[in-house]
Amino acid sequence: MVSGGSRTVRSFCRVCPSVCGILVDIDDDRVVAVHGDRDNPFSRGYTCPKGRALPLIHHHPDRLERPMMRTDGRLTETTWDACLDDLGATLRAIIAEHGPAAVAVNFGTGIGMDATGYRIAEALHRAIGTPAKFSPLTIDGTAKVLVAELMGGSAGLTGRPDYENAELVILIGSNPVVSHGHTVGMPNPRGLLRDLAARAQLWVVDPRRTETARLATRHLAPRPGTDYAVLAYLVREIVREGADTRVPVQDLDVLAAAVEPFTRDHAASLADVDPSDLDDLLTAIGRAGHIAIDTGTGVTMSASANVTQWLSWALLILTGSMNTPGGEWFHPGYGYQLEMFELPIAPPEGKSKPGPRSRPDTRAFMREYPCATLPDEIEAGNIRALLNLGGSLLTGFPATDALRAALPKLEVLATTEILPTGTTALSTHVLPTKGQLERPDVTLWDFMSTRISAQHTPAAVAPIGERRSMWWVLAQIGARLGHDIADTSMTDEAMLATLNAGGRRSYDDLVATGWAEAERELPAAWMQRHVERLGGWRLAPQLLVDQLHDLRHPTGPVLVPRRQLRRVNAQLEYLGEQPEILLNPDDAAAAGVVDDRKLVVRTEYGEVTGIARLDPSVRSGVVSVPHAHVGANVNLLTSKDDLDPATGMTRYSGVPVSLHPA
Ligand SMILES: Nc1nc2c(c(=O)[nH]1)N[C@H]1C(S)=C(S)[C@@H](COP(=O)(O)OP(=O)(O)OC[C@H]3O[C@@H](n4cnc5c(=O)[nH]c(N)nc54)[C@H](O)[C@@H]3O)O[C@H]1N2
Ligand SMILES: Nc1nc2c(c(=O)[nH]1)N[C@H]1C(S)=C(S)[C@@H](COP(=O)(O)OP(=O)(O)OC[C@H]3O[C@@H](n4cnc5c(=O)[nH]c(N)nc54)[C@H](O)[C@@H]3O)O[C@H]1N2
Ligand code: SF4
Ligand SMILES: [Mo]
Repeated sequence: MVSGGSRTVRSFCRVCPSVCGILVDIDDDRVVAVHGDRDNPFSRGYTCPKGRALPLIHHHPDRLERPMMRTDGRLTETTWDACLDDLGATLRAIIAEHGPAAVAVNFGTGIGMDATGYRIAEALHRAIGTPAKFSPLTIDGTAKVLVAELMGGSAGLTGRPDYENAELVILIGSNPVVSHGHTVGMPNPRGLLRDLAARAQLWVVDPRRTETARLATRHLAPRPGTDYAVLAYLVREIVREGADTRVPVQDLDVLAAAVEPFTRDHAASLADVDPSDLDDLLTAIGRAGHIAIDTGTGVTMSASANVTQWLSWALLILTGSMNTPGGEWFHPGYGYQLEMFELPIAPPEGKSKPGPRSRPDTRAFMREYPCATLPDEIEAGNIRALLNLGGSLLTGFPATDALRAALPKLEVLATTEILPTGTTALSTHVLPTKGQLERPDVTLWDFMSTRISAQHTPAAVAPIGERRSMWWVLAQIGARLGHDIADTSMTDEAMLATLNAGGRRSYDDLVATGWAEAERELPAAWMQRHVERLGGWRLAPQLLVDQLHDLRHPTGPVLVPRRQLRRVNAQLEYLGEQPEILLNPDDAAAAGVVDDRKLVVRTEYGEVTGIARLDPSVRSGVVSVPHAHVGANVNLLTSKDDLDPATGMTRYSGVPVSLHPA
């Protein structure tokens, strides 16, 4: 890293997984501006307000600069040695008395874009040997991973639309114009979707006429949580017409029986859509032949998440759209290169394990405890220490009241952060780690990229205050527990190089150019081989058939989740997005709620006060509450007990609510 003087550093934004190429203008130690890098082959100069806010994040007046430790009930600044020694000694004592399972690790969103930090966190987690792992998986969405495992035999199959060749794309419960994608990053979503809609069909399925729906060729607004009924009807008709049989499948008869009740009229009535919309969609599918579907949190957060994801895959499989140009393609990973080995095949019933001791009603999915079980595990004394790596627990996890009561009972709550939050305020140890401009990095989640690609960035500026690298902090904790995890005398760049050495692709080339891309093969031979080894796509996993039978729908208004453009979850609250609650004017009138005035949203679990925004483009019966506001915290409305029985995913969409003027 060069320092001093005016300079521009080429980097990539790690605020969200779209990882746009950026140019960072620096004057001495001051980050002056961030703008889009037109030479970046993936984002071609695009940035959004969040990426351009990086100077503000870096120079935030409240930024954490020195470690803090709780002594006599108060958090006070201390030295790294004192903080880490105290933390290490307390953790050691807890492990000696209660075993390693008493220590939990949360891999929050704030560590998700720190490649070295994340890898060393995994190593520390392994070394401690605790089953108590948490991450946004069970508060964001487990359905995609579950369905990939049950139907495709591997959780590693990440499908996404082949936008370049698609003739019909259906987006269900995702608003990429705001979110820039759910599990697939999408730089310049407006540009991409506008181009698509100009030459192909784009159907958006969302109970709101979203920013994305406004770009679509068609918008369908079913009742929340009933998307599966639309899909079940489509699958039923395609099976009856004679599905594409060139692709090997299993259990077509079981699937056919499961969707048989979903006639046009039954599906339209469940979803409360015009039956002619279903005819049009079916005709559009017939005309396009191959189709592409992407789902988002509107699907993965609802009670019907798994069933909806299942039927979307069934539709893709039966139209011959999997692993096909214009349909869905599967990312092999740039670093992992799934095409180089045989994916292990999961049993048809999946691989989940029993959940934590205090919650025998839950499952540990992908070796993670459901986030919703954290309060009970603390109250039961099973979890006594929590290493919270870049997580805003009080806004992200469900049942805020229960969690707020439980967290102070931890003997250790150690949080790595860049800014103070409600969670750092409850922590026993606050560990200030380097922000994204202060560290070199590579793209960690290359599976989330629209291309088979990777990027590298140097550190743009020197760290502020006493901030240390996440990996260094975690390796220091490991050393105090007797684990040799990483050589803490190494530089960040050397550690990054070490962790990325030994791959089949050249790390040195990546560093030299800043980005690299591998060619995409479609259809991909590795996918064909995989599906053959599987014995054909599993069309009707029993677990999903059972869930379909058990689905019930609330009748009154329900809560649905929403992202906002100028924030990411709890981050960037200082860009000024307000906790506006969107609702249909008829629902507002019935409840006596007035536009731009405060309203109270109540569930059986709690209540939240926000600002009412009456919006006719929200369908009646839908209350859209943005998430992760401290003042109007939607997780006061959610439950630690209302979970998906198969995976422990919290239900964040479709929760019954009542409305009241404040
Ligand atoms: N009711 C409801 N609840 C939800 C959702 C919803 O829609 N409705 N959405 C869910 C979803 S999808 C998710 S992903 C979770 C997100 O919940 P969390 O995983 O808790 O994520 P964030 O709120 O983004 O908090 C990330 C924290 O990391 C910090 N941070 C940022 N950069 C860095 C860094 O470089 N290093 C370190 N150490 N820290 C950093 C930020 O300051 C911030 O406090 O919330 C979930 N909760
Ligand atoms: N600007 C910004 N970008 C973000 C984030 C952010 O907070 N702000 N968060 C990031 C994170 S962590 C994630 S997980 C992704 C999420 O990315 P997305 O999944 O695209 O999230 P949203 O933009 O909230 O879009 C979800 C849509 O689902 C709709 N919906 C709700 N319930 C239902 C339903 O039952 N059926 C259907 N069909 N639709 C429904 C909502 O109205 C909403 O428009 O975004 C990421 N990007
Ligand atoms: S879309 Fe995501 S990666 Fe791109 S500038 Fe915005 S926050 Fe950064
Ligand atoms: Mo998320």
